[in-house]
Amino acid sequence: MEIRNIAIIAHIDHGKTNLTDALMRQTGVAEGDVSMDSNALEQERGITIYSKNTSVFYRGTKINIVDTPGHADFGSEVERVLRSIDSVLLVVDAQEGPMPQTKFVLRKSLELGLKPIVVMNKIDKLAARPEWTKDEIFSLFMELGANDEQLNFTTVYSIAKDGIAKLDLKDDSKDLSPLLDVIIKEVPIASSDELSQKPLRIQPFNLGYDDFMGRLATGRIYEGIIKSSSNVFVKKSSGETKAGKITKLFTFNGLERREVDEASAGDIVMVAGLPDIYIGETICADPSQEALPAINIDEPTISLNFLVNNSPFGGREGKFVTTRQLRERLAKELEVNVGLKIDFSSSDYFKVYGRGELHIAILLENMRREGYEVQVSKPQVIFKEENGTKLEPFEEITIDVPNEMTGVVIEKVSKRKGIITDMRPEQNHTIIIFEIPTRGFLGYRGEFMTNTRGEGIICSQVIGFRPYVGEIEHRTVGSMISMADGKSLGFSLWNLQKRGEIYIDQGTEIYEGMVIGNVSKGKDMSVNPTKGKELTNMRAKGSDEAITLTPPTKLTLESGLEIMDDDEYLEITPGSIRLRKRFLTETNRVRAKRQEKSET
Ligand SMILES: Nc1nc2c(ncn2[C@@H]2O[C@H](COP(=O)(O)OP(=O)(O)OP(=O)(O)O)[C@@H](O)[C@H]2O)c(=O)[nH]1
Ligand SMILES: [Mg+2]
Repeated sequence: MEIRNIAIIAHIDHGKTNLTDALMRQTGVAEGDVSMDSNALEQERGITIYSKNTSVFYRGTKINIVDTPGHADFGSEVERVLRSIDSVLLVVDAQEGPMPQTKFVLRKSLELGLKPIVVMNKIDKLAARPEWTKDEIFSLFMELGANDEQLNFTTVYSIAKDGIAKLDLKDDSKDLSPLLDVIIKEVPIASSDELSQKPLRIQPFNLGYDDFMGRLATGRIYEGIIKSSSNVFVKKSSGETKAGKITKLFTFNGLERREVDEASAGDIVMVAGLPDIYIGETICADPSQEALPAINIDEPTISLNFLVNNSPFGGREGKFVTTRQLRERLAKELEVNVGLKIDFSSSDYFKVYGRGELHIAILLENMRREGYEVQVSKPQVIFKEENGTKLEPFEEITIDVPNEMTGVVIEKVSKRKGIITDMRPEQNHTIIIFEIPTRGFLGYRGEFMTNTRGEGIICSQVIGFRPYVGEIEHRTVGSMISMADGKSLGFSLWNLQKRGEIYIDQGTEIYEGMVIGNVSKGKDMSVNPTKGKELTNMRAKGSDEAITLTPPTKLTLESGLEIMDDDEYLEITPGSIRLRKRFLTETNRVRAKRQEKSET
C-alpha cells in the first residue's frame, strides 16, 4: 500500500485536533467521540499536550498523521515530528489569522524544505475574514523566505468541527474529501520498492512507555524492512553502536496500534525491546551503516526543585509521599518526557529542568492525579555562559489587547525589561510584540489577565539565549502568612481582605507558616486568621454587623508557581494546592534571612 506521512501544525486552538478527529471518523478508523486528545488532562484542559500518531486509509493509501500540540511550551515536540514527515497541514484560524506559533511552526517547516498545505479553518465564524487571512498567510510565507514552490501553496477552507473542507469558499461540500484528495495529490509518496530493498534504517521521533514492554519508540522507517524479533543495532547519539532485539512491532490504525510481523520503508512504526533508545538515534541492520542526521532537542529554560512534602499536613492525602517514590516517578517521567532533565545528585531535592511553566505544571498535575505529594521551589530561569558572557533565555511575546489597555501593558512589560519590536493597531484592539527575558516574563500572565480583565490574549515563544540584562524587579506584593495552626474564621478573613487578596475559604485548615493570601502594599505580614471575634470590645448592637467575604482567589498549580516567592514552597497533593514559607516560624525566617545576609 502507498504511504503518505503528514503532520498537522498550528497555533494553539486553531483546530488541529478537531480536524484529525474528523479525518479519522470519515475514513472509518474511529467512531463516536473518540479523540486524539485521549489523555485525561488533555480532555480536561481542552488542549493537546502530547503529539500523537494516527493512521487513516483513503482510496487505497495509508496516511500517517501526527497531531501536534499548539502551546509554545511544547514547541520542540513539534520540531521533532517535522523531521519525520513529508508535508504539513498548516491550520490557520480564518478570523485570527497567523499567530506566533503559526510563524514558529511554519518557519521550521520551510527550513526543512517541506511544502505546506494551508488549511484555513473556522470559516463558519461570523467574524471570519478569509481574504485577509489568506493575504496574511502569504505575507508570512514571504517573510520567512519561502521558495517559489513553497509560495505556490494550496489553500483548503474548512470547518473542522463539522468535518467539512472545500477548495473554494463557494463550493458546496459535506465532508473532508476535498482535503484528502489534496493530500493524495500533493504529499510525496513515502514508500517505494527501491527504499524497501535498502538496509534497514529507522529514526524515532517519539517515546512511550508500557509497564510490560518497557520503553517504546515511535519512528519512521526511512529504508528497508523491519521484522519483529529481529536483531538490530542502535547508533547512539554518543557515537557508540549497541546491539539490540526488537521484541514487538506495531503499526497504527486510527489511534490503535496493531501488532505486525514486519513493516517497510515509508511507514511509521512503534517498536519495543530497546530499553535505552532515544529520539534521533538510528536503528539499523548492520553496525557499519551510517547514522541518520541527529534531531536537535531544545534545551530547558527553567528549573525548580522537587522535594518530599514535609509540611505539617504532609502525607494526609497522598499515596506516594516518600523520597524514594518521588525519585522513581521522576525517573519514569524521563523515559517519555523528552524536553525534561533531572539532576538526582542532591540528597534533599531533585532538580527538574523544563521548557516552561506549563511543561512543569503538566508533570505536577499528572503526579497529583496519580496520588503523589510533592513540594516545589520557585521556578528559576537557567543561565548559560558562553565565551565569558552570562546568557539568559529570552521570549517573544505577542499581546493582543483592547486599545485602551495598551498603556498599562506596555508599562508593566517594560518594567520587566521587555522591549517592543512591533506594534500593529487593528480596528479597536492592538497587537504588540515584545522581546523579554524569560526571567522578566515569569509570573506575568496572571497580572496581565487582571490588568486586561481577561480580555487580552498573550502568547510566548522562547527565542534563544542572549546576554544577561541585569536585575529585574518583579514582586510588588508581600505574602500574608498565618502565625497559627487551626481553622480560618470568617471574621478574621473579613478583616484581612482589606489588606490584600485572600487565597482560602473560611473554615480552611491552616498551619503556622502557610501563606493564606497576599498583601497588596508592602512586605510579608504575619497574621492570625484563626482569631475569633473579641466580643468584649464590640459595640453593643442588637445584631452582628453582617460580614461579606469576597470570594477567595484560590490557588491553582499554575497561579501558585507564578506568584510564589523565593523563600516559599508550593505544596501539591491530590486534593490541595497550598503555599507555605520554607521556614514555618517567624523566628526561623528571621534567622535564615540574617544568615543569608552574613553569607553575602
Ligand atoms: N467555529 C469553529 N470552531 C472550531 C472549528 N474547529 C475547531 N473549533 C473549535 O476550536 C477549539 C479548538 O479546537 P482543537 O481542535 O482542540 O484545536 P487544536 O489546534 O488541536 O488545539 P491545541 O492542540 O491545544 O493547540 C475547540 O473549541 C473547537 O470546538 C471550526 O471549524 N469552527
Ligand atoms: Mg490539539
